Amino acid sequence: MRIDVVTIFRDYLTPLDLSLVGKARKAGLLDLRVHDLRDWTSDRHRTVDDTPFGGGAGMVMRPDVWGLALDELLDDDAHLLVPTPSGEPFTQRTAEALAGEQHLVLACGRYEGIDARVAEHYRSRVRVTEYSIGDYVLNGGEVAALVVVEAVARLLPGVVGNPESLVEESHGAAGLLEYPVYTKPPEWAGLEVPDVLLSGHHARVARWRRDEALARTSQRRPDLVAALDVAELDKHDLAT
Ligand code: 6GU
Repeated sequence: MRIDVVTIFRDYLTPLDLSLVGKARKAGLLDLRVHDLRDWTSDRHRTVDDTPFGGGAGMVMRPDVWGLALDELLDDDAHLLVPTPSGEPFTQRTAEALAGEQHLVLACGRYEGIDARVAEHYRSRVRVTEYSIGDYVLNGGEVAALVVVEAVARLLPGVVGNPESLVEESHGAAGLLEYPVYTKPPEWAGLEVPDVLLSGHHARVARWRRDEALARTSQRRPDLVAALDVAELDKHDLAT
């Protein structure tokens, strides 16, 4: 997969050299390039923003600079992603869909955002999705781009060593939060690991985990329980 990230703060994306994503890049599983939007400016001050029409606080990113950058980076297979707090929710389902694509281009806005004509213009050429990573406000799209790249990259074939670890995790196929996990020592700070996990009884362990996942999800995320796909849950039940 190819991913291009355009930003005025390339340094914000340096964590993508590390850990799993860094390894995926070195292994050639992910061709990730981070670009400085200012490389497409031509004035002495390398200007990328201006005051908003209609007035108000803050600055808006100019469409002409973004246009030069995106004309160069977008090909017919590309999907343009624009992180914005006013976008549609980015979820594990979004990450799964994006992991099947050829080419993602992430346009990181700063200030009050990017002139709305940019998304409108490119919609006639490629798929464009404006997405939000949650109901809070960040200073720009860079952290949201990190989130998307990491969530997508770990789903690419060969990136996560043991693909089984993708199956049971929170927000996995069952739509539940993950059950609590334990390791050695069996007693710590007066707290014991639940007996069932030491029992060696695989069916009982599986049932306990499913029950814990459901209890946790009901308590912390009643919205997820309401959205549960009953058929999907039953499939997981049969698997245990
Ligand atoms: Cl995608 N961008 C910004 N700037 N703030 C956000 C966000 C994105 N998602 C939640 N807050």
